[in-house]
Amino acid sequence: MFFWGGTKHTVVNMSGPEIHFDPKEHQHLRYNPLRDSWVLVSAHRMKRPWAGQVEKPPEEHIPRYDPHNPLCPGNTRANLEVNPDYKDTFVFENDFPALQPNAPDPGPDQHPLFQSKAARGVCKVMCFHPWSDVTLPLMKKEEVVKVIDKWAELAEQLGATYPWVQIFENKGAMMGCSNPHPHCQVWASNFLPNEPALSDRCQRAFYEKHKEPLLLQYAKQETEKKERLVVMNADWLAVVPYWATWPYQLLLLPRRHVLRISDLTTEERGSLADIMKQLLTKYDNLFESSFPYSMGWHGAPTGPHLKEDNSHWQLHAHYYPPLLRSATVRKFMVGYEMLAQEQRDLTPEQAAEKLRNLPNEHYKSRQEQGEDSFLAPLHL
Ligand code: H2U
Repeated sequence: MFFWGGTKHTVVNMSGPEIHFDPKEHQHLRYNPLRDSWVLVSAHRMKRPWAGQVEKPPEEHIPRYDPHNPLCPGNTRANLEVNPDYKDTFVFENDFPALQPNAPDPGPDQHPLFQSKAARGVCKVMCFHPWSDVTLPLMKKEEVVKVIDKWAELAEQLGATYPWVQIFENKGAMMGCSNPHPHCQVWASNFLPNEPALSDRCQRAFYEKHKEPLLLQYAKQETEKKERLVVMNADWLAVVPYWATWPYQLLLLPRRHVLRISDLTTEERGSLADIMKQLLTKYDNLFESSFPYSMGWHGAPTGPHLKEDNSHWQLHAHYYPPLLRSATVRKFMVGYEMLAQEQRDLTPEQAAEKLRNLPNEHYKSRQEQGEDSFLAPLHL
C-alpha cells in the first residue's frame, strides 16, 4: 500500500511462487504519485527476442524557408495577417483557437448527469526560430534561452488573470503536429484542466502529510539513487520517472523549490537551455531521427490562485514520446491501457540507462562531419 496515502487500492494476494522479487524480471505495479494511479510493469516481456532491424525512415527534407508555410517570417496566415520578419521567437493568436475569451455561459439549470460550465480563454502559437529546418536541440543555447524567456513572459502575462496557462509542444506528425516549423502552443483557460487539477490534489495531499513538496523530495531521492537519471546539472535533473508509462517518458525538474517558470533566475534559464538541448539530443540520437513527443510545463496555478499558498507545487516539464523500438515503431496506449490501466514492458531504469549512455553530440553534427552512425542493433 502506498505510504503517503493515495486512494485505496486493493491487491489480492494470489500467493505466487516463493521466488525472490527482481524488478527487472518480474511484473509488478508502480504508483504514480502525481496522478494517484498505478502502472503495470511487465518487465519479463523484455526477454522476448527482438533482433528486428532498427529501420530509419528517409530523412525528411524541410526547407529553411517555405513561401507557403504560414509560420515562416513574412508569410501570410489563414486570417490574412502577415507575419513580421521575426529574428528569434514570434507569438501570435491562434487563428483557429479552441478557447475564446467571450464564449457565453451555458446557464445554471442542468440535470446532474448533463452538467456544463462556461469555458473561456485564449490560444497562442509561438514560433521558436525563423528557420523551419531547426529544432530545439539544433538551436544555439542563446536561442533556446530566448524561447524560455518568452515562455516565462507569456506564463506571467496570461497568468495574471487566467488560473491555468498550458505551454505545450507537439512535435512530429506522429503526435498530430500539422507544421514542421519549430513551434509550441500556449493555451490559457478560466478553469484548471483535469491533469493539473489532479496533480494539484496529489501534491497538496503529500505536502500536508510530509511538510515537503512531493517533487522536491522526489528530485532528492532520484539524485541519490541515480538509476533513473538521464541528465543532470547544477540546477536541473531529467529522469525517466519511476512511474513512467511511455517507454522513454522524461520528467524534467529543478533541484531547488520553484513554483512557476516565471520564477526562474537568469542562471537557471541558461542551465535549463543546456539540459533541454542535452536531453533532446539524446532523444534524437536514440533512433537517429527527429524524435516526436508531446511536452508541457506544469507549475503552480495562477490568476486567483496567485494569492494562495502553493508551496506544495514544484515546477516541472513532462515529455511524453510515443516511440518504442525504432523511428517508426510506436507504443500504442490502446486495449488494456484504455480499458484497464497503463502498462509497459521496458522498465524505466532500462530506458534511463539507454538514454543516459547515448552521446551528447547530435547525430546530425556527426553526419555533417561525415562520421558513422551511432546506431547499434537494439535488443528490445
Ligand atoms: P500544431 O501543428 O501543433 O497544431 O500547431 C500549429 C498551429 O498553428 C495550429 O493550432 C495554427 C493552427 O491552428 N495556425 C494558425 O493559427 N494560423 C495559420 O495560418 C496556420 C496554423
